[in-house]
Amino acid sequence: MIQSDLDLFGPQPQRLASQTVLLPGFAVPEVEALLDALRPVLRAAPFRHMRTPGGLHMAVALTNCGSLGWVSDEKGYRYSPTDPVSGQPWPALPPILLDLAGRAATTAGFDGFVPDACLVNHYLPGTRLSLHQDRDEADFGQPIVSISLGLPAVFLFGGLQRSDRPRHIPLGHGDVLVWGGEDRLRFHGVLPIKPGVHPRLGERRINLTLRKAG
Ligand code: MD6
Ligand code: FE
Repeated sequence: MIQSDLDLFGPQPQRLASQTVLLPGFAVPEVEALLDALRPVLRAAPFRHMRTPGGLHMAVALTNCGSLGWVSDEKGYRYSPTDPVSGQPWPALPPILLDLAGRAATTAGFDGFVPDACLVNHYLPGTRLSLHQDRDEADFGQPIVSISLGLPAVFLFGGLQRSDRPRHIPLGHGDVLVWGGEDRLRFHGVLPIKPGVHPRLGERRINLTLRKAG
């Protein structure tokens, strides 16, 4: 029997811009191992709502693993080797995350990516992330690998000016987005997460962004 919809190779990488590649489902085979690796990270460094320099609390809850973690407080945004809640170093980057990020980067054309920071973002239905640039890292020549888990999201993929109209990119469970080079400083954000229940993660979206921050 010939199955006309049989896709032997799974969804193929999609180039969204010259140095931005979406790898649909790239992390799916690794999801259980990823969640196993995240559990001890979240025990040692639970999700928290950090304060913005303006004094508000972020809608997204976050934590980190790796030798550096992204933090925000009244003094601004930066990378810190310690968790401000515990005073301890962030939990180590799980080897599976390091490996997955390296393979995703290579697949997208960025060889030799060795991240030292993984920001873990937690969204509930209704949570959004406003347009921003990632510019707290030391070397913008390094790419970013972003892994989406749980509820689907609409990623806003903008240009180099805040006023550039962003494209709407659907991101689902297990999708991996890799970007760098001339796309590294594009404005981006996440639309409010639609209500829903993901079969594995329930009423949440988790996004992992791996970076070489130091
Ligand atoms: C998110 N992601 O997808 C938020 N930043 O939840 C980001 O802010 C992000 O996915 C830089 C590179 C990739 C990203
Ligand atoms: Fe970002």
